[in-house]
Amino acid sequence: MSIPSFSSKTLGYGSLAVLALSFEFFGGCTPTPSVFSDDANGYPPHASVEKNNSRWIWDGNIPGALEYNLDAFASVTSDSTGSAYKAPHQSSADHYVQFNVASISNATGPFVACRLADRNNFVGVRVGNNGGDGVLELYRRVSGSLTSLHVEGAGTVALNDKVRLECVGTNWEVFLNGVSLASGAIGDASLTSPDTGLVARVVTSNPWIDDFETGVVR
Ligand SMILES: [Ca+2]
Repeated sequence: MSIPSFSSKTLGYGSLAVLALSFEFFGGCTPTPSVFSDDANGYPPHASVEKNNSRWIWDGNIPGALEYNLDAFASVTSDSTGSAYKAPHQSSADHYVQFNVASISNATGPFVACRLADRNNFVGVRVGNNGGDGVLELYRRVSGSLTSLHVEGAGTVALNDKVRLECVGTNWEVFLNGVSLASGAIGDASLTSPDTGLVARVVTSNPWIDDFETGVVR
């Protein structure tokens, strides 16, 4: 049995448009994935993220600021402003970011970020050493200025723990291994970006994090 073929000549463009709409209505088109993840595995040593994975959207500020190394992510710039790497667009400002902790002893600095408009505007979580190992810190950054939103002290976070930050409406909530640690108000109405991602900055942390994931909070 032969399969009928259609062309614009036999159907006309109006018919094709109807066909396309029907196809989409019945789920024939693949929607944009609601979850994006990157396990950072399988790259050469010190592979810059922007040159090795086109799914990340780099801001062009500092080449090689974020690397794949040792099957994890490494932040490798001393610049305090830093460079942003956005995950694919999340389509909603109500979203989460999560990651596994790959170091608790590097100085805190680089951020895993929600509401990531750009490297100077986001809500970000970071872990590492700040007066002790295993500190967790939450900040908002607006026009480059960092404001502390929350701190969990030394010993809070252990190697390979899973940290998650959710931003929903005007609030944030941070989780450790699936358990809520704290929540509060973002406190700045300008932070409404539907983008998420990573901001490498201020210190070298190698490795830094692993198994990044982001998606919409439903
Ligand atoms: Ca990995």
